[in-house]
Amino acid sequence: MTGFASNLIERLASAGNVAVLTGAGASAESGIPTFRDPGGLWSRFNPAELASFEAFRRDPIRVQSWYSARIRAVLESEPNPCHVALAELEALVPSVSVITQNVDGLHKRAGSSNVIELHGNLLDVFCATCGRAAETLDVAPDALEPARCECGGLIRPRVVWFGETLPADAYESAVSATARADVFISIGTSGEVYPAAGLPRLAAEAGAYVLEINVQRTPISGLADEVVLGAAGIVVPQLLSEVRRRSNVGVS
Ligand code: BJW
Ligand code: ZN
Repeated sequence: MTGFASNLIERLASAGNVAVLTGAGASAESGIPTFRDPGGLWSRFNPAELASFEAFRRDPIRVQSWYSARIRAVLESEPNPCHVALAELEALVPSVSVITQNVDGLHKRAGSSNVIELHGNLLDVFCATCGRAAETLDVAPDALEPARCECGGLIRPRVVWFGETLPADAYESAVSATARADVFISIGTSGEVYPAAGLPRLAAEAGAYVLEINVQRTPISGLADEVVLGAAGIVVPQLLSEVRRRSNVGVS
């Protein structure tokens, strides 16, 4: 017996389309720090000094070395049971779209086949001047020169900084997956960063059953049909096994 409403399990087992929105909390149990939790990235670093184009132009070595360290951490990390359970949900539901704000690529590594990366991917690095792809971004904090392209331009990760627009195709896919979802699941996001934070409301208004999974309540909780408080790496596998059990009962 778990804490999920039987209505939710029923809905998931018979859903045609499920959309999942993930945030940093979904990768926390892979050892990737979140942003806004105590001990998270923004408790130690000022976002204005690191996650904006102005910051990059002002102090490229600082921004590049910060991203280099995060790239190394991602390369050393592994998908956790939340990522794996979401990939396995594809065996039970005809269409599962994983809309992620995370830039670590862990959903794809876990095997999810329809991943929409709203804020880009850390491992994709390119020249901010000519757009050419670069092989790596490996800059030490005490480097004397920033990493540059052959054209002299600065190398940056293909992530979305504050004030930059989201990749249009990704945002459009996210909106359409949200609008057609029978069940929408928000996992491990603070719901503070727009436009991603607007998707749960869009789902609710379009008639989806909205489930939130987080270790604490967020601005999304008030519009959710159901809030399950707990760690994503524990709750999402439990949810999967409930749906699997319900689907098997339905088949026999
Ligand atoms: C667990 C857990 C466990 C922990 N299990 N749970 C409308 C209103 C107000 C402002 C705006 C608006 N529209 C646009 C804006 C401006 C801005 C914005 O939203 N600002 C707000 C912060 C006020 N948005 C933008 O600028 C966006 N662009 C845009 O809108 O373009 C159009 C435009 C252009 C020009 C002018 C105006 C508009 C771009 C946003 C880009 C966000 N970028 C970052 C950095 C990416 C690169 C990098 O990684 O360095 O994206 S910021 C950071 O926040 C990162 C994340 O993807 C994003 C969301 O964070 P997330 O994932 O929710 O993490 P946390 O840490 O906040 O929360 C973790 C949660 O997990 C917590 O709730 C925990 O409880 C939970 N948790 N462990 C389950 N084990
Ligand atoms: Zn270049």
